[in-house]
Amino acid sequence: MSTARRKASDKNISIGNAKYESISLLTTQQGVQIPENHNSLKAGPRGPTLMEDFILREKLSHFDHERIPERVVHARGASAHGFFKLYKPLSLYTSADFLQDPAIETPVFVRFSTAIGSRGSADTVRDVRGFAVKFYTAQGNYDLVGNNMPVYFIQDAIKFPDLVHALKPEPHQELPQASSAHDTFWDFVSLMPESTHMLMWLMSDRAIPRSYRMMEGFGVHTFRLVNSHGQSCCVKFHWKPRLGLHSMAWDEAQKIAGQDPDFHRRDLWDAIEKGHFPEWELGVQLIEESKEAELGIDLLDATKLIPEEMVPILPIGRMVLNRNPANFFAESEQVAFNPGNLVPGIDFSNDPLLQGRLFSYTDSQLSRLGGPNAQGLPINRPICPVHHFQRGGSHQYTSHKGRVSYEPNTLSAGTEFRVDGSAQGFQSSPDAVAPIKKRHQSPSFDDHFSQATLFWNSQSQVEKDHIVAAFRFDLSNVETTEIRQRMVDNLAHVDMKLATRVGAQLGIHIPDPSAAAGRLGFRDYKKKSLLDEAPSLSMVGRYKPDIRTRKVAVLAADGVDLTSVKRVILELTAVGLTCQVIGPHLGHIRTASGRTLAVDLTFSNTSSVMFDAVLLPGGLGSAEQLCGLGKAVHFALEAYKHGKPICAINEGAHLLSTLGFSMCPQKDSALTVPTPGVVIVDSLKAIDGQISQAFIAAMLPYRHWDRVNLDSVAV
Ligand code: HDE
Repeated sequence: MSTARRKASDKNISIGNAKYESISLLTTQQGVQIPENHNSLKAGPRGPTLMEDFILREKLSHFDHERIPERVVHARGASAHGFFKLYKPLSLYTSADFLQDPAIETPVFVRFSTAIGSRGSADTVRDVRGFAVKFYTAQGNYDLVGNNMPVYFIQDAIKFPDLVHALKPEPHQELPQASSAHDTFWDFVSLMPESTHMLMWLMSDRAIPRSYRMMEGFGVHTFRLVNSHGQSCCVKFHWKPRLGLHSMAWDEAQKIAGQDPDFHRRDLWDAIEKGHFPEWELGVQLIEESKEAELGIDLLDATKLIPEEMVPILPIGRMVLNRNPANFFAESEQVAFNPGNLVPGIDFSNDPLLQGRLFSYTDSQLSRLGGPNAQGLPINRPICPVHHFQRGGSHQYTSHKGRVSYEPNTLSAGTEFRVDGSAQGFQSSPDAVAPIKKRHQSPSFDDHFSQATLFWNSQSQVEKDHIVAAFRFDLSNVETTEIRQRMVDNLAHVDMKLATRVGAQLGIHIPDPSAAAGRLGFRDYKKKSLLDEAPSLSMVGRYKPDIRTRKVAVLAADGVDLTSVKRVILELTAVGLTCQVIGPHLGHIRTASGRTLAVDLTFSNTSSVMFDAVLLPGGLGSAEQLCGLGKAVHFALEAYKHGKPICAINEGAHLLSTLGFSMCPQKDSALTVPTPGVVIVDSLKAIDGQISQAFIAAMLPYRHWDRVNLDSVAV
């Protein structure tokens, strides 16, 4: 097409008198139209290819450089846009603009992540999850870069590279990917008793969340809120998910890692696309600086938390994620969080872990994003005006006007940026600093076990069983016996029963707490905890059940009785559940009444681990076919074993008989609950709405670990 014709046919962009339609044209980066995109420029039809083919060279060269270094940690993640809205003004505590006016919606961008794995690793591995929130406030960007666990492995930033090196794949063979179950990690942490509390969290079900939408978030460190009078108080930040706090079964998480490594990323994306916007409540624990001593917990020690039972959480606002990124690379990959991005009214504490982070993020991003101007990328740019005299640098996005690049100046209103006295701008909270310079640590950091014990004591029996199983899994994969022994000896300082149970399968000696005495970093000191138990540390029973967005598998084959199940599906959908029909093949199955039912997925491309609950409709033909289909039987067995709610209507219960013990409906009764979370229904006796209500009731606790014969049911 000649330039003239190209101009004539184009509509969207005007330059001077000419109009261009950008979408219909394929161009180079310079805007030169490409005649066709399938053949390079050759001398003759069979080559050679010519160096002068600038179109080919540009395309390949861009491709060659389209990867950037992945994040050193938290490389694997997914993000979403949304907003934060305050409940009530917080002016008593902070001058931060976005915490003053409940009418304002502050835009946010949130990135969730795993910490250890590379960019392509699976979502569902056992790991701490990143929970990083960027608030685009009228006073600049504020980043709350937290995790889904309230404590951390180490107390001082200088240990971070060692921790991460120990945790990452071992350098000689680059194994294992995204897993803590190997020698170097347990070698390091067993020599670092301060990590014991975090290890308890890491071995708990918190490390295998069901969804990013169903996990808590924590700022971890103590920060400070500062009001307009300059008065400050200590603060800990907490995110509470509206959908409650849920986890996977370990067996499930491992299977999903193979079947759908993008499980969490997909789950977040799908929920937002469907309009099921994830929501969290932001809460704060406020501690007057003068009251810190009364707590008996050093607020600067990131291996400690303040139990809600000691300082309640004040809910201050809610965050809703309602928009998926338009482009993963431009947004999720190029976003640069930094705990040093603060706004007036919020300040750091002297937590030595936090202090190190203040250096590390900018430094890390210099190489990851290729220079000092990454704040200018659209996803990182503040929404408020920016004025400074920083110039140049790789990838400068702004063409700064004028001759002045310094301050003060007289050539360009050089004093206009000065703020008046101490009333405006970011004011660091004044703080007394101890005058002795020394490489040391406060003795108040020495207690390494009391909160690990508090955490253990606060877990339900099932949670304790899962923690023991997780330690056993990880430590069984440790080849060096001495490391296994050392770790279990450390656990003896947390709880002797825990250590004994973990050690029982590890081929080691009986745990010996005294073995650790004198070891580097080990201090035989355990503070008496002010609490024996803190129920808030358990995942059980803390949230009002909310079953919305959970997924129900409806297992069906030819001969399914649609009449009894159709209404149940409609009722479940009406309360926000997603039902999908799983059949022996794609397309349609024939129902008992001769109609057809569309199949969403088959036993070949999905399995029970992708669902939260299972519905087994009636119909003799369907039930008999499913009982003879190994994958359908396995589906039901696996869901049973993972404690999932199961509802069987009429003959649908036949599939349950494959579990190997009696699951018969009771005569004369519409509903039978043979074991927790399993509901068998006689649809002829059930009154309207009764089936879905019974099924929903079974879904409320999410899992039923207390059901009979759980272990003897083979999967
Ligand atoms: Fe990070 N951390 N971190 N971290 N961190 C990074 O920043 C670092 C720590 C956390 O989605 C890096 O841009 C040090 C605690 C999240 O982009 C890096 C120390 C907590 C994310 C870095 C810590 C976190 C990161 C990697 C010990 C919870 C992902 C690339 C002093 C409160 C943010 C980058 C995202 C990412 C350093 C410890 C959370 C290397 C030195 C504690 C959620 O700069």
